[in-house]
Amino acid sequence: MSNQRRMAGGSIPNEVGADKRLHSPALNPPDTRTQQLIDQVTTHGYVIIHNAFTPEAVASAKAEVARLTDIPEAAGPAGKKGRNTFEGYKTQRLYALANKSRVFDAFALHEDVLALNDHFLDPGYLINSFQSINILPGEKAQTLHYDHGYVTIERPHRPVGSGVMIALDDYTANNGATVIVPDSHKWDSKRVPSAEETIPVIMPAGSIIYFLSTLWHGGGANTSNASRLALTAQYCQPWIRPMENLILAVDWEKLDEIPERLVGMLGYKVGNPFIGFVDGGSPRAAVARLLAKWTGKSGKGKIEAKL
Ligand SMILES: O=C(O)CCC(=O)C(=O)O
Repeated sequence: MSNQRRMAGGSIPNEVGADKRLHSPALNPPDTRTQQLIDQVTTHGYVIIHNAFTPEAVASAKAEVARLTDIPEAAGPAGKKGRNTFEGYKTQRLYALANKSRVFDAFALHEDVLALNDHFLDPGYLINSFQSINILPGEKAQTLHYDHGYVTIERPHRPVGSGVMIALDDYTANNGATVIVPDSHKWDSKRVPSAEETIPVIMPAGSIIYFLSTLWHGGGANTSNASRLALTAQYCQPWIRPMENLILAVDWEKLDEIPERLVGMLGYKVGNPFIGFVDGGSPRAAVARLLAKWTGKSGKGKIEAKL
């Protein structure tokens, strides 16, 4: 152990996890197929996995999205249409899918995706977001972005996350298929793509595009007369969260007694632009709703009742 890593009293770096600072490959070397997927992602920032889900699985997910969209409490605030250009005024989003139905679970757990995550992320990675995105006819192209754009670490850097778009409708050149900028995961922080640098991801329903959270992409314009439904699961490194889970450690009914500034720092203030939201809304409003549901007493939900 070098002097730098040795600290008085023993092997502190190991105890505090400093030895995990650099990516450690999965214990078992990947099989040939997984290695090919890894190589493609390493080089281009993404890989397409065709026909990853059966037509039956796709049909049941589509039916479930349609069912939930028609129930206002399940659909949530962006379930019928987005509230800003990023969500998309002609786009329907169901957030927090893991809370709404068991039909979607398997879509966040595809074995190729987990194998890729095992390579690119540290053990214990988390779901960062799990939602459905239905781009309706007439929607404009979404602003190009990368999913960890809010992580203010100079690019390029090792992945802090990954994501999948799972097509529930065929992705075509004009129905709002996700557009990507190949190789852009390697760009530095200053470089921003133009629309000309994008390509649409054309793939049949049931297919997945897996990409690193540093790859530039966006929802495409839908100039067709049909909607384009997809699920998206995003994953992040296990260390993108506070060490103490204070949202659960501090009893919710005590929140109104605690200084607002501190409540915000416990995780109830949504970070710019939308870090830490709950089903498309504020965590404080969610707590007030859950307290009312379980105890009949409602918290005030005074901080950021709206996003
Ligand atoms: O719907 C899509 O194709 C992409 C959406 C997206 O990238 C996002 O909303 O972050």
